[in-house]
Amino acid sequence: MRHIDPNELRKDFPILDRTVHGNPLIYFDNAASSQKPRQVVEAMVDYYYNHHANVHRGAHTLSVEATELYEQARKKVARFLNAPTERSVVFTRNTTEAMNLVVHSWGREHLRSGDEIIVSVAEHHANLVPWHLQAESLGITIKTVGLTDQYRLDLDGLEQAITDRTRLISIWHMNNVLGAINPIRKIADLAHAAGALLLVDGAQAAPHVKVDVQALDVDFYTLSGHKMCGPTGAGALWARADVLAGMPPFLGGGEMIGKVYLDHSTYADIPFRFEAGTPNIAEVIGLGAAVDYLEAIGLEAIFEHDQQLTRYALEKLKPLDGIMLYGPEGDDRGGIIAFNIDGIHPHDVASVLDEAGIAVRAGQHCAQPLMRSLNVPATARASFYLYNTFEEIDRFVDVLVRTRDYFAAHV
Ligand code: 7TS
Repeated sequence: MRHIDPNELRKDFPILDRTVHGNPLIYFDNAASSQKPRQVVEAMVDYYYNHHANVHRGAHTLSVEATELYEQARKKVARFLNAPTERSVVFTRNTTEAMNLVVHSWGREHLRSGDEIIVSVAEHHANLVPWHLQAESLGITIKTVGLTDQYRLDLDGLEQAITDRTRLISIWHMNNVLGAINPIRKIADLAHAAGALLLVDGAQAAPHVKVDVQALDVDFYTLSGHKMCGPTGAGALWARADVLAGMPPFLGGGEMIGKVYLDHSTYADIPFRFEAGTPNIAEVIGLGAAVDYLEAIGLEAIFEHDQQLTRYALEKLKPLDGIMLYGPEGDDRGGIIAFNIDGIHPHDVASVLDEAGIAVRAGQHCAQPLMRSLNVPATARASFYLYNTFEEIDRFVDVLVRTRDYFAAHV
């Protein structure tokens, strides 16, 4: 495995050269959205400058070229996930849209009154609210599984929650607050043994760990391009081809049809049945370029770098009085560190860090039930990626300590 040299990679990301409030930018908000390398931006610019037309339509040269670029991106995403066929890669705007697609299409087709689906207390709202929108009309029960005291999914609790009415387990791969990584293959085995399917929210995992949908034996996998060096506006749902083929369209319009009459329509085959209207062509091409970029570095190397940074940061943070950390011990976790400083609101922590040029997120991280279960109103969160360095962590910890001490002395 090649190791990452973040200082080399940083040259691909012009934004990392800028300053914020007179300090060099330290970008630790990667779990919200990553920065974009030149290669991705240039792929989109090249498309607009040289190839733009609508896809899957005209016989003219530009339309053929645009379609080829768009469909190449589908092949790249399929390769990225080790999917058996690109036919089961559906482009969406983001993970949220991909999750909604499963809930509204698969859910409405296959869930009946009295059926149960299982989620955890630590879901992003994108894996809760779509279910809330449908639960009442479908008459389904949403069961929830908690966490262990080690901030990991309670697998015993999950096993106990499964019944003969369980139709789907819908769960995160990497948690966006805790950094914990779920044993997806084990959960897939549990789901399948009960005759249920597994939907995995891969928004945080796909950018950082090698995902193999066949080895993981999942039924659905979702991702957001903007968290993995791609542009906003392009994400994907992968689903097992036989499952996807049995799903009705979610949005209707151009591009997703077979024949249209005045009173009814027939629908296109997968994946086009789920891509109504003109798609985000440039963004999808940018996502394809992001996949190329990440694969050239290697997902194993990226994860190793995340882990090294995380281990380093935790070693420095753990001994500090007055700094609370929320996340599991050990290496089997991503580069996401949620924390609080005793007596200081996380928004104030984030503001002080911003003054020092350090970007972190503060708030509830679209995970209100998790915040309640942790018994905290909110947290600050630092999240790392391939261009982050140990020196940036030194500076971050330094500013945190000074912030803690300043507030202790003055407030
Ligand atoms: N699922 C998880 C686990 C996420 O972390 C996010 C985004 C989403 C779904 C939704 O992704 P989107 O691209 O559709 O918005 N999480 C975050 C975050 O933690 N901070 O900002 C966005």
